[in-house]
Parts: sequence; C-alpha cells; structure tokens
Amino acid sequence: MWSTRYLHIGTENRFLTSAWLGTLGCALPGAIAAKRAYPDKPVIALTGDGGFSMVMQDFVTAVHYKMKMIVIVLNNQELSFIKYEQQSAGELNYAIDLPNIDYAGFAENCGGKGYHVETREELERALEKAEQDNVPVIIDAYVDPDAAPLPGKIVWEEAKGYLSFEGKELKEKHRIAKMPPLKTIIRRFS
Ligand SMILES: Cc1ncc(C[n+]2csc(CCOP(=O)(O)OP(=O)(O)O)c2C)c(N)n1
Ligand SMILES: [Mg+2]
Repeated sequence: MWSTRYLHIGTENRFLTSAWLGTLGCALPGAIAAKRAYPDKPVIALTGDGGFSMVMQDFVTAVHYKMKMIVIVLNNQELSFIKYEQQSAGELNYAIDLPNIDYAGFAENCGGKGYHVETREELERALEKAEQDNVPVIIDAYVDPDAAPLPGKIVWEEAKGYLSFEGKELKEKHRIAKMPPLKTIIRRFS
C-alpha cells in the first residue's frame, strides 16, 4: 500500500507486488526470486510485520545462499490494514494484535545482519550500513500504528461504517449501558 503510493521507482528499477495488490507474505519470497533472477542487482523488500512473520523462515534460505538483500519490516505490532477494514465496516477491532518481535535479533541469529530503527535518521544510517553488508539484512523499522492507509476516495458506506465503529467503541470504552428507546425516556419525564 505505502510503496505503491510513495516510492519513486523510475524507469531503471523493477517493482514487484502480488496480483491485485492483495496477497500477504509475498515480499520476502519475491525478493529471493528477484535476487535469483538478477544476482548483480540490489534487492530491497518492503513488508509489514504481519506479512513478514508469515514467511520469515525463508530468511534462512536467503542466508544459506548468500543472497545479499535488504528486508525492511514495517513493525507496528498489528495487522493495521485489517484494523481499518474492521473500522470502516462498522465493527469493533478484534484479532489484530501481533507480538513485539525483535526482527533485527532474528536476522543476527540466522547469520544475517539486523538493525533496529525508530527514527528517520536511524533508518537512513541503517540503509547506508546495510548497503555495505555482504549478508542478507533486516531493518526492523518501528512505525506508527495510527497511520491510516486511507483509500484515494472514501465512499459513503465506509464513512457510515466508521461512524458506527466510533459509536460502538465509545460505548465499550465508557461502559455505557444500552439506552432505552427515545419514547420511553420522554414518557419518564412527562
Ligand atoms: C495470504 C493473505 N492472508 C490474509 C490477507 C488479509 N490481509 C490483508 S492486509 C492484512 C494485514 C497486514 O498486516 P501487516 O503485514 O502487519 O501490515 P500493516 O497493515 O500492519 O502495515 C491481512 C491479514 C491477505 N491479503 N493475504
Ligand atoms: Mg503490521
């Protein structure tokens, strides 16, 4: 989602994503395939923590075959896209939390290199170092879970759904009991 919106790929580079922008967990295997096809080109994978944790064992393959690449994990400790899908459908959030995994530590334990970054400056420094590394690298990038991947055009149904979610969440948070119908309330005062 973020890469299709913000990356300036140019004409000299190739960009791979899953068909219909849908399938989760394609970044790392995609990067391995890209490196196999173009061993002399630099390869960078960009993935969410949910997508990455579905296929992270494949990093071992990258290490084993000495496939130099940089994997940037956008770590927000949740399935953020699903969180916003649930909200726009008027649902309370459920089953979207992920554990706080040390992906940089995982990279080191596999025989690769890992960098933990929390700021833009740290990210830039890590990228510079990663370019010099001769083993596969994971940059564990902590990102804001409240960055909403809003659609280009918000349709009425989604706006209505979001309003309904806000109402439900407010009731839940403040433990507001179910209100009686308005006419019952009026009768009490008359
Ligand atoms: C194989 C597969 N399973 C499930 C989904 C549904 N799905 C779409 S986005 C998403 C969550 C993505 O989480 P993460 O990779 O952490 O990225 P974030 O939205 O948090 O940036 C899920 C489960 C999917 N698209 N493909
Ligand atoms: Mg995530």
